[in-house]
Amino acid sequence: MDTTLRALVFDVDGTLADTERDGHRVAFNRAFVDAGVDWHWDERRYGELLAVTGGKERMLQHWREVDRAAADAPSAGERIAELQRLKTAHYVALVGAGTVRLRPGVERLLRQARGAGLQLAIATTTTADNVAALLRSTLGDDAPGWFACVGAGDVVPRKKPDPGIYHWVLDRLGLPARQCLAFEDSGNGLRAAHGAGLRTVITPCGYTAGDDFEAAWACLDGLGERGAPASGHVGGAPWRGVVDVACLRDWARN
Ligand code: XBP
Ligand code: MG
Repeated sequence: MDTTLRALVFDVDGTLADTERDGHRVAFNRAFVDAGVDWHWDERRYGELLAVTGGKERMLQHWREVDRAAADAPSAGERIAELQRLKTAHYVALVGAGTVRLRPGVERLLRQARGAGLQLAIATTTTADNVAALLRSTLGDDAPGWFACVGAGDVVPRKKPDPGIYHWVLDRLGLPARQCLAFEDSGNGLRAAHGAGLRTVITPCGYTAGDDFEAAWACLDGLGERGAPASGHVGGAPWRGVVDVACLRDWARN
């Protein structure tokens, strides 16, 4: 069975960058103010709601908890869609202003993987607009073109932990799961990637530190940088080092 590593598939929020607390959460709250909705998500409440992936699904979950009848009304879908449009505009502006930085080691690994001829892909529940804004603001205007495909948001009917987004990405890459590695930060993301058969490197972030990562191939505190190695476990054994293409090739093969 050919397990030659051909592609790296990255989750976005929490994996490429720590975007939730000071990015998405702030954008949601600004959208609520714009829309005259008396919701405000503090850090604790947002942490609870992150169990639901997808901003529209998250807002609907909150609405059901605070006013079930209104949330179940026929017009609720359009109201949620409008809130998501407002929120996405705020998020794109926040990211475009340079408020979000990539996690340590992410840019290094992306550039190294490109140089080594590996394909790059994205599998995320956020919107394509949010992905493009983050890539452009952190890596430059040509960065979206680094990725062979971007699986984002509503391209699949069900979001993570459903594996659909990873199946969608594998189909467009034209690769079997065994020739790819997934990079995720959350239990929902791990269930999605593992459910599609991909070995997964977990780098927990902020809200996801306490998630269940039992099914992960690797669970590390980051990707590491020269002089600042990452540490954690790989294949069940303690590991410390800098995640680079050479070790990823080994992790795909073993
Ligand atoms: C994280 C999510 C997203 C963001 C909000 O995505 O669950 O819903 O929290 O973004 P991932 P949207 O970790 O899969 O990158 O409002 O655009 O959904
Ligand atoms: Mg994530």
